[in-house]
Parts: sequence; C-alpha cells; structure tokens
Amino acid sequence: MLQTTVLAFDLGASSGRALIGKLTRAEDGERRLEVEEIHRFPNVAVQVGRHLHWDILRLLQEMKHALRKAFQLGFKPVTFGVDTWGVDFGLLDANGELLGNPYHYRDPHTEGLIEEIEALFGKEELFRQGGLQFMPFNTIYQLYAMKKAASPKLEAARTLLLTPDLLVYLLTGQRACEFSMATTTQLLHPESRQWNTSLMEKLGIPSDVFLEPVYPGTRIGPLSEEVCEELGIPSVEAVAVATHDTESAVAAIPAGAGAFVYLVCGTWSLVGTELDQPLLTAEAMELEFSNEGGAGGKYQLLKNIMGLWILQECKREWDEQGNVYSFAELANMAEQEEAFRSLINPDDLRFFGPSNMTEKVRSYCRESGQPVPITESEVARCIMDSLALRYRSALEQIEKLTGERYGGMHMVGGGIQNKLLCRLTANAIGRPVWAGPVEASAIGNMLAQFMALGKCTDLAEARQLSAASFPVDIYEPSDMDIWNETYERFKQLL
Ligand code: LFR
Repeated sequence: MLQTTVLAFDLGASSGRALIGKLTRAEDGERRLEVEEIHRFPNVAVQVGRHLHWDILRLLQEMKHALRKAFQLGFKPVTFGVDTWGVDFGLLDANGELLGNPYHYRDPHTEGLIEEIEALFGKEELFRQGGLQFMPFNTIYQLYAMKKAASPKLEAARTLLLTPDLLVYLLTGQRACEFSMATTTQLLHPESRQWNTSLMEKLGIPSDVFLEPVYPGTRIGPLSEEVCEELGIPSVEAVAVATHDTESAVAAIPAGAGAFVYLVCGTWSLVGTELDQPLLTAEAMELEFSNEGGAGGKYQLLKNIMGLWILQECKREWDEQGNVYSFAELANMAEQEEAFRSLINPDDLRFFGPSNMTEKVRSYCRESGQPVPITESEVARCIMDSLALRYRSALEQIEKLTGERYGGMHMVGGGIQNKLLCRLTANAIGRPVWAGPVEASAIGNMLAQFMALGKCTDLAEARQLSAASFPVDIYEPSDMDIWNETYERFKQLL
C-alpha cells in the first residue's frame, strides 16, 4: 500500500540525480522505502580565466526537467529536498538576483589562505571556533579570497545561500539556511550553533548576509508559481533535508543503537562517527578531524580523505587518451596486480587539484623511493591499497579520540560499487565491512522529508526504515598478517 512519494535531488561534483522515493507498507505490515532514479545529468565545472565555476543555471534547468519528468511518469511527489557537496555558495543582490556564477571549491583562489588566517588567530582558537579540519576550500577561505580581491560581488551581496539552499531558492523563491551545510563554512560556532559574526568582522567578511540556520526536516515552502507554470505541474513543497550530501548519507546508515563508525565513499572518503556534541580538543585538531552538523542535530566527527577522486581523475586522463575502462573493469584489472607494490598518502596535497593525476601518483612513488606504477592497473591498485590503509589510520584515530572500539565499519555511497575497495578495506581494518546502501545520500535526503511529513519520528526510526529497505553486503577480513605489516610501512608515509 503506497503511503507517500517524495523526490530527492542528489548533486555530486561530477553528476546530479533525481530519485523518487516511495514509502509503502508491505504485506508483512513492515514499512519499506523504494527508490527509483528518474533523471541523471552531468555536472561539468567551467573554467573562466583563472577561475573555476559551477554551471549553476544548467543544474537548475536539469532539476526543472526532472520535476516535469516525475509528473509525466505518473509520480506525485508531495515534497522534494536537495543535497549537494559542501562549502560552496551563491550571493544574492538587493533585488534577490544571483550575483554571478558560484566558485567551485577546487578554484585555486584560496591558496595560502589557511596559513594567513591561522597567523591572525592561531590554529587552536580557529578550531575551537570553527570545528573543522583546515581544508583550503572551506567557505571561510573562499569569502576571504573574495574580500582580498575586493570583489564587487561581495560588496553587492545581501544574502549568502549555500548551494542546496540556492537551488531551493531558485525553485521556490524562499530563502533558508540549512544547518548541516552551515557547519561546512567554518563560520558557524560549533558549540553555540550561531554564526561567528565577530570572526567575520575581523576578517572583513560581511556578517549580515547569513540567515539563521534551520535543522533538517524543516518545511521551506512550495515551488514558485513561475516554475509551476513553466513546467505545467502542480506545486511541490521544498523541505530542508540534511542538505550536505555527506550528512544525508550518514542519516541513511543502517546502524542500530550504539556507537558506530562509517565511511561515506564517493569522490571524497569521509570516515567518521556520530556524536551528540562537537569534539573540539587539541587532539582532534592535531589529528585533523572535522565536526560537521547533521540530521537530528547530531555532530559528525569525521576526516576528509582525498578518496576516489584520485582514481576518477586518472580515469578521465586514460579516457582522453582513448584507453577507456569502466570503474568495474579498472577494479578487476587492479585485482590481478601485485598488492602493496607501491603506496601513496592519498592526502598529499598534490592530489587535490585536477589534471595529470597519473603523473602525480608516479612522482609520489618515485620521490618516496618506491617502484613507479606504470600501467593503468598498477596505478589503480596503488590507489586502492593506499585508500584502504588510510581508512584504517582514520579508524584508529577515531578510536583514540572517542575511546570506543568499533566492531566493524559501515560503508555507504557510490564508491561501494567498487567491491575490491570494500574487500581491501575489510582486510586493512581487520574487521568486517557492512556495505550499503549505495544510494545513501538520496535515501537520507528522503528520510528527512519523511521526518518533515511526520512519517518518521526521529533519526533512529529513519535508520530502521533504511535497514529494513536496503540489503547490506558483508565483507569479512582476511590476510591480516600481511596487511598489518604493510600498515606499518604505510604509516611511514603519513
Ligand atoms: C562530499 C563532500 C565532502 C566535502 C566535499 C567538498 O561530496 O560534500 O563532505 O568536504 O564534498 O564540498
């Protein structure tokens, strides 16, 4: 029996998707969520001069297309939610119009600013006030870069909207600021959960452009009349979900009561654990952890690891050279290779920017006195072994910080389609990996909508629904001795 239909927009750094979620009651009386992708579109960053931008209007157009398609296919979603990558934003002028194209978080204009702001306030103070791992793309550095460039856009700005809030605004005309995205700015005080206006003022960043954050599950408002008219569809109500994709993914983890540790695996790898309050100790700062807000008002203590980006960039290069392999093929090829021949620290900053990734992997191996991977499969194997080992070090650091011992690791997100990586991860951590669901961000997005609609009372019930609806693959660890030995070698690289 159909209960409710919702629509989730889940936008990643390379593609966006629209998915329909149907909440039904099965014959056994249990509720289930069924998910169906109805539209997928590329998200292509555009280089303009020295800057890298998101093509935000193209994304809007694709989302409108998906809304129309949903109704054409006979679905009648009552609500929709948008989740995207973190940190990026658009600025509105006094008339509510968008000021230019938002910058892409890999735009190099923030280079050197981590050090500059650190010199002004001190690292520990900044961590206490912002709670985040110091990543060059955090919103604070992007705004400071604009301020230093005397950006007229910044001067004209009256409202700042983070990407998902911006897309919701362009569809509904309603302005909101959702909490989980707000915590990726480094400008929201993690303890008071209020904007850090004094820090903004000291940096010369306008403090009056930020709206009061609202929690995931807040109803925002209906599609604008213009959009309904243009698309010829009835109104659908926007809900503020955990609009940061990582946080939507965490909301969908099929974990029961009790502490758990997870890896959200996609372009980035986020290894973390859920806490009620942020952990702002010097140790958390030294180990380079972030405190990011999420669904249920929880905080995620997590580490950003460079992730499958490195492999994605290599693949892009090989595709351009005419050596086209799917990710599944690359995994199969990598599996045939000798393990642990050479290892990289995936978080070496050389891997952050796009282009020449194969050469970057090779140069890392050359400089660290290891055999240089030559073929596609050697490079892929090197990346996957290294990621798995990096996940182990993050897990151990979390255990150090929380004093917990976790029995295994949940893995969610598109990266778990790479079965080799799941298996290598289980081996590296010496514990089981529970992989699923793949569509975690979209599912978490839908779960927040069900919370807004009163269909789920809280995060725990939402996670039960996820667990009841989507199977989990279990990977048991093996070859522990050789992995333990290799881990010692890997640690020398960190
Ligand atoms: C993952 C993610 C990470 C964030 C990075 C950049 O998609 O949202 O959580 O640190 O992208 O925004």
